[in-house]
Amino acid sequence: MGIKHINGLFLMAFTMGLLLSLGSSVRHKTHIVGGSYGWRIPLNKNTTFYQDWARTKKFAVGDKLVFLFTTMVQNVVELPSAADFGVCRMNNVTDIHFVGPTILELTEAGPHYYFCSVGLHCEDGQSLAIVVSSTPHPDIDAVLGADAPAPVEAAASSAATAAGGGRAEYGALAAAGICLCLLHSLFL
Ligand SMILES: [Cu+2]
Repeated sequence: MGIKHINGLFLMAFTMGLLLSLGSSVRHKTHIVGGSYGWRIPLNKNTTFYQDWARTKKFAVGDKLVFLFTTMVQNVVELPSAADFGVCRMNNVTDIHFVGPTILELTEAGPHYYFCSVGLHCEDGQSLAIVVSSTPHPDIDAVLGADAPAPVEAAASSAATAAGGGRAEYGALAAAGICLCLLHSLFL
């Protein structure tokens, strides 16, 4: 009886967590860099490919960038400034991500620079510069879909957050179950 009661409480917490994570993530978008093309040398070494993609998006703090690529074939280098960006130089690097897909949360407003340091990929157009706004996406944009891909991306973000939240809550549920079993075997 006691176990049932506690499980009920956790189920309630789980549901509330799910609702909260859905509600709070509506304003954040998940952007798949390059869309369905992903993160690799642009077709015909088109050096404006990723900038053309970025031009159609609005990036805000809290959004996520998804770099879809095969581990070992591509990577993602983050640069702190524009200084080395145009020349694909690794002099001053913020971070390098080797495992695909790489998902980066945009935590700071301002310009962000990325490129792939494999071979001559960067020289062949695999680089991206974006400007992240500190202003969140308006709710109306996510709900009504002012631009076509927005609701899909917002929904994907919500689903991802919800799934993540769910997993955490489920872990707590499992941990609580183990604790109860231990208590039971010790005292009963
Ligand atoms: Cu590459």
